[in-house]
Amino acid sequence: MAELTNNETVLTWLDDMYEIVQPDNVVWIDGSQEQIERLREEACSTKEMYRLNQELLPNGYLHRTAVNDVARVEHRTFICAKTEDKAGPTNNWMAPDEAYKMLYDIADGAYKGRTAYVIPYSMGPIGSPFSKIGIELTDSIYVVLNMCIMTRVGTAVLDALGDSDDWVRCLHCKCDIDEEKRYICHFPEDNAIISVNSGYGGNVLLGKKCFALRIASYQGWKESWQAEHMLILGVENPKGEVRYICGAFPSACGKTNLAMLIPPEGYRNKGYKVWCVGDDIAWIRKGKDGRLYAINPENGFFGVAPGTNVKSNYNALASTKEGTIFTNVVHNLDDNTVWWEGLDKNPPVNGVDWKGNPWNGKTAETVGANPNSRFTSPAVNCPSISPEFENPEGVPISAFIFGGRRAKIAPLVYQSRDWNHGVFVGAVMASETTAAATGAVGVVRRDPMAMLPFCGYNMSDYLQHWVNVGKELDPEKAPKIFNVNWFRRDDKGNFQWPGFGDNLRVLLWIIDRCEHKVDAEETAIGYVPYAKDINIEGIEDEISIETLEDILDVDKALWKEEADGIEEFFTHLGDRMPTELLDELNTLKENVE
Ligand code: GTP
Ligand code: SPV
Ligand code: MN
Repeated sequence: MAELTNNETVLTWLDDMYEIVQPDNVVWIDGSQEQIERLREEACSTKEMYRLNQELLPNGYLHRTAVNDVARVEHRTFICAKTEDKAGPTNNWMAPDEAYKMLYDIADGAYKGRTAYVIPYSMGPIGSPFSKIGIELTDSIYVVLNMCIMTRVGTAVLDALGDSDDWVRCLHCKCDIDEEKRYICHFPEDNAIISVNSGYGGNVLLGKKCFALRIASYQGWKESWQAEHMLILGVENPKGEVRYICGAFPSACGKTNLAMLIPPEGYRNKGYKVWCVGDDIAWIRKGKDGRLYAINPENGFFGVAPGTNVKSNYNALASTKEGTIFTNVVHNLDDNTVWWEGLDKNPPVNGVDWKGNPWNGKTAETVGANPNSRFTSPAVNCPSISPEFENPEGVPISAFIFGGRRAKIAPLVYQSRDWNHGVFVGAVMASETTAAATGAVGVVRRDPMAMLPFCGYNMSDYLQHWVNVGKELDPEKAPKIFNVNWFRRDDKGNFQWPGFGDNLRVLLWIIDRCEHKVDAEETAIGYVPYAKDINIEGIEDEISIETLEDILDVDKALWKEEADGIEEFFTHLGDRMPTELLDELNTLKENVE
């Protein structure tokens, strides 16, 4: 097949890769509907994918990954920078030469008897000053079809690239899906990514976590911008004014849900709206007016399926109604649709579970859908997609919010005293682990800015970059920084805050704080709302004023223990930690004495 570009740097790299992986054929992905349709048919003919009920789920497909390959593998993810200290104590490191050798050995002949697909893709609207280009070489049609949803793909991308060398080299080989030989390796200094022996989203859709966070965070550090694990949403008030907020929560901690929030009825009637700009990744830079602006570099959602339903996330569910690939959910053979835990109370009796075994939802003793099963759906499907979604200049940010799952300790919401304190609040974030990565679930771990698994360089340098961004901003124009916790539990283990749509009540307090419209109580950890300022009208049967006061409480004894944990973590991060953050830690320690 004819090449779609004359770019020498691209053609040379491809030739080098072909020599290693030895494909039978090469197919360039041009982004056309006809080609996508042909690939869908081919994937169905080999049972790599299943075509779902085309009336109920037009252009909907189901895919199952290997049973040993259902989540990101953080212990097999490497930053291959020249020296170990460039990767830092929170990343796995391998010397680049050693890594290339090992990976090319594994990739040797990996495409024999197979087709190589060349995917030119843009992260960000093609031609936007924020955007960056990647080329992924893969032997998986599933990867191609997912990339066609998650990114902007095809000939237009190569036209925008021209003969530039500024693009990320991404090699993916499925190989034998051998866990022992699975490696997700990043070479920030070479603009390169190599992923072998996996077929699971976060490990193989290389535009997503690998490029848009690990490589891009490094690029942002070098080029004075930021790549963050953040949703972007706009809150529109009844006057039609929209305020944009970016939020960083660890994997499976509520970004997609918050990004697609539907206001409670009382607020809808008054004219409040929430717009979704992005649900997972934000690229951020300073605009001409001195404010920070963000774009969502992605073009689709790779969302957690379990728990998604009409009530918890109507917009996410609506996004899956067309052109969606479902991965590792239950196949309902009666009507050829899909199901997952928490979708509705009507599981299929004639189903196939995520492992491919017959599954009867009425009698089954195991879950039907993998806890990290996902849907890949086009962003344009989302009923609340922001009119600014394609804006090449991005949207101006009023606030950053950090948050995680904390059963105790972190109050529902609090505001940092200033930028550096806000960076500290993000840096000391901690959360109970989820099924989004392999390993134990429910263990508290520190996860600065929700970037622990995604920072492509030394975490101390990353935190210093955050401090430095603040130095360049006029404090009046800098986003205000907050922490939220939707996951406080009572002694019986029940969530105390209703969450989901009602989280708007907290966002409105945040916006009022940004606009100096509401007072707050200064506590040891920052500004906390007075309970009367969080509106619980209409949900009094779900949360009493006493419970609200309880989840706004700052328990100094617990925070004293927390400060010890933070100190230990900062020591672990090494001797390059920004002095500004060490000063903040000292302030916290004094405040909780
Ligand atoms: P990644 O795609 O892995 O980055 O995850 P995410 O941060 O987008 O998480 P998502 O929105 O998919 O939410 C994951 C889980 O958190 C789902 O099971 C939700 O039901 C649950 N969740 C989201 N928001 C809330 C909330 O406000 N309260 C409670 N209790 N649970 C929530
Ligand atoms: C996450 O785990 O944070 C995700 C899904 O958004 S993945 O693409 O697997 O990283
Ligand atoms: Mn994520």
